[in-house]
Amino acid sequence: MDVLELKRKAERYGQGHLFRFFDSLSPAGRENLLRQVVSLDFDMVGRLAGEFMRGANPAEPAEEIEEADIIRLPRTEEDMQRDRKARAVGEEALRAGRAAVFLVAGGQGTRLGFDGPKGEFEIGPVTKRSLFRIHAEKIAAIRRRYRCALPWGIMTSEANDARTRKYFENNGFFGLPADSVRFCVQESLPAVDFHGRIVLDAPDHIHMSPNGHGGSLKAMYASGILEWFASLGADTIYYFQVDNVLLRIADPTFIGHHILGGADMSLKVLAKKDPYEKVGVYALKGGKPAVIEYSDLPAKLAEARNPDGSLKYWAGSIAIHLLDASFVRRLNESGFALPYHKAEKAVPFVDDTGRTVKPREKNALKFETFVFDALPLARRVICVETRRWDDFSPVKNATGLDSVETARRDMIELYSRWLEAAGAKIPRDESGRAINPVEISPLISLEGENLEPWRGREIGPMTVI
Ligand code: UD2
Repeated sequence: MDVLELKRKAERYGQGHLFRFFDSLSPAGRENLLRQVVSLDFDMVGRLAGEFMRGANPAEPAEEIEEADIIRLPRTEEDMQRDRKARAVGEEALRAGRAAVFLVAGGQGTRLGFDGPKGEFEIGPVTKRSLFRIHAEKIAAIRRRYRCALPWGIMTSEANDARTRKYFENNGFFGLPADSVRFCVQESLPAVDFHGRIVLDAPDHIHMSPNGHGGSLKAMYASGILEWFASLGADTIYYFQVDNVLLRIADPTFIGHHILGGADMSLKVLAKKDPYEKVGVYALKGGKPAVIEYSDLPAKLAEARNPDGSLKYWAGSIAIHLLDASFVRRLNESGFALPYHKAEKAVPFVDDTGRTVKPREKNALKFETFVFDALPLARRVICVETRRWDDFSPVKNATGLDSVETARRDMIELYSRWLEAAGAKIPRDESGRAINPVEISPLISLEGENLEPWRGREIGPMTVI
């Protein structure tokens, strides 16, 4: 590594400040910094910072959008038949080993106030099962039900990779064969300040952050996970986020619609609670299927209503996708690039004396790609409406909306509904809410089955099934 050459290169790109503490660093510190500088793509960082400072945003405000085709929840007997057929096709695909699952877990639990991979957060309302354990047990149950391999790819980030792997090892992969799980690490990008200068968060360290969940489409390919799926005969990849406690992993009806529709990429949506719920909206943009992130949707579109008062753009994306393996391969082999979105964040930086400062105000830009920006690149997209109460309850915040509290309550409600349907008695308060916390292991019941032994019994506090 020629230090002088690197320094000059950094200076040429207006990033000479990266070396301002270099002479006083220890040999190890110098090596740390140089290792990071060597791997920087100065061209790209300069271009992104320049674009944003000029006010351009690749996610142009969606002035013109139209409603897209969506397979709605079944209302008629015909719809139910349609869904039964899709489920049969999905179950056949599962039995044939055509499904794989891919989890994006590169984020940190910052908003939750949790210091570590979000998947370690203990969310179970009674047992305190972690998010990772809940997902793993669902996968184990599906493997058993359909006698399939259901290989599981997990994307981590530099910040949480080692700890995530260790967590799986320490927990014996939650009963799954260790060779049915593979990890990959997403790429990172440097944060830049509002003048386009890359941020040092220590004299010998550049502040890097994961490149967004869109990075999964590359990481899945570059790490060999896609090839591994293919070697097991899996061509239909169920993509999901770590924070949704209710999601129906590898939902056969969804898989069936995706296969019957011949889709490259599919998504699940639900009716937004209100115009400003923090979920992207599925619609046609420039005639192509797209998810428009909530922060990019102008108020007049978010609030637009049909004559009956319902929201015109009602379809909120809950970040559940199916990807055809050939689509992911094609994207990578044709050198695709997803657009970068910018986020203003409070990022630690070093002051002139070399001390790290943690600002309260936003001081820097981070760049991220979003997986749903692959939708317009797909030849065919299928979108399926789902029910909130059995598919979506994300753990984003410590309290309030989409929080630990709401997720636990939603889990208790779902399990209580299942038990009631099986003939158990659920004590409820005046507002109709189940009073007693109850938790059902995915290994016992995935969608309300196997609960007959509870018929006629009253569910007491802190019941574990
Ligand atoms: C996401 C969607 C939103 C809605 C919502 C549902 C975006 C931009 N918005 O909102 O439309 O569907 O989810 O819950 O996606 N992750 C990585 N690497 C990264 C960044 C994120 O793996 O670099 C993972 C992260 O671990 C988590 C998921 O992606 O599992 C979602 O990230 P988020 O919580 O930041 O997304 P959010 O709440 O902005």
